[in-house]
Amino acid sequence: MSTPARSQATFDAARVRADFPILGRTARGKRLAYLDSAASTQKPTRVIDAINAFYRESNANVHRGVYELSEKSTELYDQARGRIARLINAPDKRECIFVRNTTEALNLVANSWGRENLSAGDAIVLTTLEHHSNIVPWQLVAQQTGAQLRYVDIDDDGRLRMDQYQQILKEEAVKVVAVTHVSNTLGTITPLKEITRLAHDAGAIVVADAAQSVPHMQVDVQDLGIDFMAFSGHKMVGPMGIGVMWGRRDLLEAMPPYQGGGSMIREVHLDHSTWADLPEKFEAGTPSVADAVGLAAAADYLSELGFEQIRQHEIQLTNYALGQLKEIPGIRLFGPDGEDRAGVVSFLLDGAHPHDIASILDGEGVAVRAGHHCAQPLMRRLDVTATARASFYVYNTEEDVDQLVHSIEAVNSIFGSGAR
Ligand code: C6P
Repeated sequence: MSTPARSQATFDAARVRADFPILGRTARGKRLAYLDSAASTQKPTRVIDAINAFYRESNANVHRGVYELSEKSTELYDQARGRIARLINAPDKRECIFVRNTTEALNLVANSWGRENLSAGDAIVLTTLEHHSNIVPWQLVAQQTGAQLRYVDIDDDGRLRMDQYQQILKEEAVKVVAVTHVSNTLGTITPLKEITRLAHDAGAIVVADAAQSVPHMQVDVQDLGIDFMAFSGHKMVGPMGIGVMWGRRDLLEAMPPYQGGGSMIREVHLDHSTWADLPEKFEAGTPSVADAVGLAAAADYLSELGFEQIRQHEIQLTNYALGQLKEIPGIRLFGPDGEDRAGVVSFLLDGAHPHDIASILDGEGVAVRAGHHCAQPLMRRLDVTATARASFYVYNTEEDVDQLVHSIEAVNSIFGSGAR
């Protein structure tokens, strides 16, 4: 098949790539084409240096000391929170709670808000697009409270069935809608603002799983109108082990703590305790200060690249990939075609298991993920057990896509429709 002419890129991904030291290494002796950023992104020198500098120059526990280092560490932690609030346009930085990752953020909301506000007869609305992190915590809270789970299905292109959603809102006592902003498997960008408007009209709150959106597009919590949002640092060029749960202040203030321990209390007596103000009420124990500092550096890095440019770069790269992949005999591509698709391409090849595809691609230096992508209900809905998935980010170039396409053609000639 012919390779389309390279498009005029306004975004210099090759220069961005040079900011990521790990991308200078080889994999299996080949040029590394890292196409698994939906799982976790690589880190730029700027983030690595920020973490390094924290441990070299400012490391101490926060809030507990009156000495210079502890003051410095506390100041950096607080600044990082402010930086994250600006990133998502949160009205108040105290609404940004540092957690370990998206999973912990969603567990926090389900456990704290859910146990306080849900009871038998209430409905929790989820979608078949959800990652397990936005299903299992709600199943657990449903078991504890007697609330029911209702799922909004997708159409054959992988878009949410908004007609079904509206029907559920009309028929059930919906208290909470927990929905992904971008599907990690299909790349579908859900109409979150519209979902929220409809939920609020029905008297429900909205919890957004933004693990795959905050890293890739400008996400403004006030513009979306949502009530809670979860995302992970490691998917946005930040460190592993830190994420954010943002929530509306009035809701957070009315919620009980999620975990008990140091830092989250005002007073502790033998038989009861009282709670600290936000955000400390939800941050029990010693926080991951260096990771918060690294996350703030990541937010600065992405903001300087520009979210509009990042999004345009990913659209252009995804279209470039889809244009070539569509031509491969025996390939099945998943997900919607159009503006409501992020830089995620799940695919299958006739006659080849996704794990075989991924391991042959690995031999060519191409890193993709194969499996159920922590979305087993979605796999069942698609009537597959697994897919192979390539996902794109700021440092990916058309050269990465070409390497992917040529490697898939090689797989196809061994296993699939391309076999002679
Ligand atoms: N998806 C993927 O390869 P954590 O692991 O807590 O940082 O993120 C969980 C999570 C929640 N929601 C969505 C939409 C996600 O994509 C993920 C993580 C990775 O697709 C690992 S399974």
